[in-house]
Amino acid sequence: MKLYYSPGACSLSPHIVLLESGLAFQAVMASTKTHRLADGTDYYTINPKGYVPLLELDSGERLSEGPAIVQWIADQVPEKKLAPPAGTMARYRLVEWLNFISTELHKGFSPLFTPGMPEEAKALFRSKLGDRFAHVDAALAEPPYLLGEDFSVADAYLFVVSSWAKHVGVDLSRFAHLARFLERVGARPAVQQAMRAEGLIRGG
Ligand SMILES: N[C@@H](CCC(=O)N[C@@H](CS)C(=O)NCC(=O)O)C(=O)O
Repeated sequence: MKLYYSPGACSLSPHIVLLESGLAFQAVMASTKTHRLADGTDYYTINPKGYVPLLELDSGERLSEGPAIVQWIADQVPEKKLAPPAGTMARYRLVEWLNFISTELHKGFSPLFTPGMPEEAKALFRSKLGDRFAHVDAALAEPPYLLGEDFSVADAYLFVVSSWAKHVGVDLSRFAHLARFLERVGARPAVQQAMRAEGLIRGG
């Protein structure tokens, strides 16, 4: 199995989840800047959408879209409890979070990374993200993870998108519950390993 990723991008979420799962995989870098692999292959020939993440199964079948990829991985290893069983209310809570993180947080950050975006527009996106993170912070006031006691694939995704805030001037310092959550998730061995593999941290 292969995961196509770009360092520090949203593909870090399935990278973490693959390491949490214990499944064998190869991480293949597909830079979001050049859209080329290290050997020069045009990434659009692999994923016509041009973006990461993309998971290539051993059968050769390819799956895109982060929320779909992380659920597929979780469902291969139900004993790891990375996602609640399909059909349960808890599973819909997971999908609810994945959709929120994807559409309200992840895509709220995207304009802040867009070259040429006017400062006035960026200020509006930062303010909207602040509102959305306030919702996340309140949800983490008591439970250690988004779904309660168990770490899930939604926590990996939230960790990754939250890590972008400091690079684009989104101030999360007022969210104490979120800060503790990020510390907790950031200390997980799989998270450390994925970040080291992507060159985001050193040592260990
Ligand atoms: N809807 C996609 C969005 C993925 C996405 O936004 N990927 C970004 C990195 S975080 C990317 O590869 N951007 C480069 C590009 O769009 O060409 C998903 O949820 O997987």
